[in-house]
Amino acid sequence: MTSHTSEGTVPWPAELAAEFRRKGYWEDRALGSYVLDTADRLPDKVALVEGDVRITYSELANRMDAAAERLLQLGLKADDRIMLQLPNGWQFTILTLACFRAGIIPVMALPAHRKYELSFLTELSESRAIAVPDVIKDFDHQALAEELASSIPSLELILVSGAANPLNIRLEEILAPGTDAAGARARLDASAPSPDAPALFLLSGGTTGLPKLITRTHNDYAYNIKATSLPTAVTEDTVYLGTLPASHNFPLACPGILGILFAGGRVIMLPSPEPRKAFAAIEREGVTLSTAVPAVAQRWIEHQEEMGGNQLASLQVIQVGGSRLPDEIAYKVKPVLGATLQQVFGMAEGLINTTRLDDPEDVICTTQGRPVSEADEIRIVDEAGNDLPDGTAGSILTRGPYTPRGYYRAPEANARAFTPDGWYASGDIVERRPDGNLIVQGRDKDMINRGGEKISAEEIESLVYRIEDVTMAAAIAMPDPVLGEKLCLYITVKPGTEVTLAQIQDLLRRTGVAAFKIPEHLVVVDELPTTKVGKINKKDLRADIAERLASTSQAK
Ligand code: OOB
Repeated sequence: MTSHTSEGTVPWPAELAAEFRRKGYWEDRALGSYVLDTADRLPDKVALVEGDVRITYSELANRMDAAAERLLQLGLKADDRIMLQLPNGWQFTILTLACFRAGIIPVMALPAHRKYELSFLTELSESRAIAVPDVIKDFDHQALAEELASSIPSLELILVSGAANPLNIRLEEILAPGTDAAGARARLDASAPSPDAPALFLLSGGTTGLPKLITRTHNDYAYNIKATSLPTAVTEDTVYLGTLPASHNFPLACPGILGILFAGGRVIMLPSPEPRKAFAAIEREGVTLSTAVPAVAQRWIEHQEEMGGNQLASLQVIQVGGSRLPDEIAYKVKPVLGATLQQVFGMAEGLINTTRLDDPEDVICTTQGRPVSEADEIRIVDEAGNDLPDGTAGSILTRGPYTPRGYYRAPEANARAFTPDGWYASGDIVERRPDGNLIVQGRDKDMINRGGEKISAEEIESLVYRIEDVTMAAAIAMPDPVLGEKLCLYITVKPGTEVTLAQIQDLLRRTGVAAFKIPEHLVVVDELPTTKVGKINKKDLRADIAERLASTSQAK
């Protein structure tokens, strides 16, 4: 088979690709085909549940294929991109699968994204279509999509879930069952996308500047899903509750929604992890597996401690990741929630580490696990790039069959984040124990991890510099008891001027920045500390904010 090289993406070296095939990591199948297998095996089993909507595997397969053909009839073709900004619901899942079948590449935007992020991502991906809900929590997503389409030439089609305006396309009509399931399947099989072609674009957590697109191929993503399904013991009997935004790699494919659908389990989708609704769904559906960020796990623990009761009786495993789970909270998971904790240290760029379900308690509660695949390579290095012995913390580098070799159309970012021989530097500071388990000690990337949502400091700083009176700006992480971290901004201003937090928040809101990225705390100082080479010393700023917070909490 010839290796597919899509413009703007960085392929794995041919020899390695051949090895991944030989070893069976890459199966040379398009992602949509796995769901068809399940549908053949378990046609009448319920695959997908959202509220009162219950969709069986045969209906899922039928709708997926019918939708894929309707997307093609709209004029979209393989390798075209579609911006996907939908809340957790059946529409998200079927549209994603339909894109996989047709070879159309979904760009996995978050429901929280606004004009600033969506316009940037639409332009970078040259998306021809966008799929949005009508209105959520008073925000008119349809109006924003129309605004984007009027200014971005590539964007021709607007698909709307719910009440679509007359000129837009009703998503529910695209996703309706078809009348010729066998015909659609044969036609789509005949034009199936190359397994080495991009299947989807995930968004990077924002190491520097604007978000980057991560190309995940059918081959690599299918393996990501299979490799993460093993340590989580996914079977046909798995009932999965997905409450985190489904466009994140973790709930989508680690093993997530796709892993459960590949295995023939049942997926329950909820748009929010709010404990009362989540617990009711767990009880009603007999949920066995769910995924949380630490802030959500903590909320669930507090809710259970407050309410007591037996609603979580069916829950066997809860995966927690996205940011560092404090050991104290980890130790509470099993006693309070009654489920086995699985820590997950992963990234949209590839590498996934997990604790194993039968690991000893200290491994489960104090480490972030080890790679899911024997083919994942890891190095822990010092600043000069020298390998460090186990037990010494350093920067983690990784390569493997589901860790791509570069971002999409981003040679400069690639030069920084990837070594010439293809190692990805995630910017995490990690210690490897002699038993192979990793402990995330911190990071050396300029990012704020707000309850699992990543914010690039540079991106926010560059926006704050639009305020004329701001002379210097530094976005840093400040500790938060609930979210782990929040964004705190340090600035200096022109003499005699004043800049307030409200003013900055207002500017960012008007710019259309996602709410989770808006600074929550402002410190105005006369001067920012600098390092020997003249860069802003963020380490000092982090120490400074910690001290300020400690003294205000003491004063209370
Ligand atoms: C997941 O993916 P991203 O791409 O949103 O963020 C990746 C970054 C990592 O580089 C690390 O800085 C942080 O998030 N992170 C953790 C962590 N899991 C992720 N830091 C400490 N402890 C953990 N357990 O966040 C992601 C993707 C797939 C599965 C799980 C998480």
